[in-house]
Amino acid sequence: MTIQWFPGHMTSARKKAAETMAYIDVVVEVLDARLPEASSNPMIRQLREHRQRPCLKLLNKADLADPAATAAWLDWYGRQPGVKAVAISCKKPGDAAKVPALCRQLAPHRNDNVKPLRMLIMGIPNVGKSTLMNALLKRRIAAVGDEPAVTKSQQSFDLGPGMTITDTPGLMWPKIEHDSDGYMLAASHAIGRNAVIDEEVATFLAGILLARYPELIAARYKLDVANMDAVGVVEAVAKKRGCIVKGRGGELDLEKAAMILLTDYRSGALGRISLETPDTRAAMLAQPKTVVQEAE
Ligand SMILES: Nc1nc2c(ncn2[C@@H]2O[C@H](COP(=O)(O)OP(=O)(O)OP(=O)(O)O)[C@@H](O)[C@H]2O)c(=O)[nH]1
Ligand SMILES: [Mg+2]
Repeated sequence: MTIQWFPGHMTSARKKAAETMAYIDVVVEVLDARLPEASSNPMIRQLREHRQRPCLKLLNKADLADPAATAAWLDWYGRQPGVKAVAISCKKPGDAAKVPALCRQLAPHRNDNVKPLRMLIMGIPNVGKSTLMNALLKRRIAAVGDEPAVTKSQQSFDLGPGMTITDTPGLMWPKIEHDSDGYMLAASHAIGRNAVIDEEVATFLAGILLARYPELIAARYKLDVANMDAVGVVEAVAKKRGCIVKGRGGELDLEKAAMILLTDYRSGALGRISLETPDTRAAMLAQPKTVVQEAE
């Protein structure tokens, strides 16, 4: 399955972001710490490289991510030229307040009221851009919510003396190259429900959990996961939680079980989970691409 999700408003959001890029100093790219590279939008990189704008990468929602994986990612980003990356949780008081000083280091010449430091918050949907802006402004200016495309238009604010901040709508790119990226984005609710089949996404998630966090599924659902495969996990959750389709002789409601698994991952109820690490990503990229043979 290939997951695509590019609602109409994103074309105008991209155009507006390209215009704004001309008169800002630093791009604050918000990523999901649980899937930092899968949540990096190549279009954002192109836009900022076109204008040669420095970038601070924020691995946000670090409170939900596996701390060991986050440490590995910070080490990995630390070895990339021209990138500054930090892990934060916008929900933790004080974390967001570190951001302006980090941006200042990237644009030291923008340092007074005549030349204020202009920061542009960018990223894919649902990574916490508006939560970051609200935390910086210490006011609930922008609407936030655990679903993609909450913010529909750009908003700029003065942030104390000599600084401005702009929030933008989440931007997706038209073609997600790797299916596993699509699944990770769907599991984390960066792309909308209409684009995905929850059962397939939950099965993908169950596969990662079995491989890397089996003890978390065992603890949450009181399951013996030895010898279980990913589909088996979704079925077992359905049985444990009594998910039955009404009037169909006891048939399991796998869609309902899928939503339980996804909701528990999204809220952190399952524990601290990262969907990718530098090693799993390198292994994924090293795999040969499946070429679909066209019938002659
Ligand atoms: N646990 C946790 N949740 C967070 C964090 N930052 C944001 N969230 C939650 O993530 C969800 C999305 O946050 P938003 O700020 O609306 O995300 P956004 O990037 O502005 O999303 P769009 O406007 O749709 O592009 C909300 O439910 C937030 O409460 C964080 O650091 N930790
Ligand atoms: Mg928003």
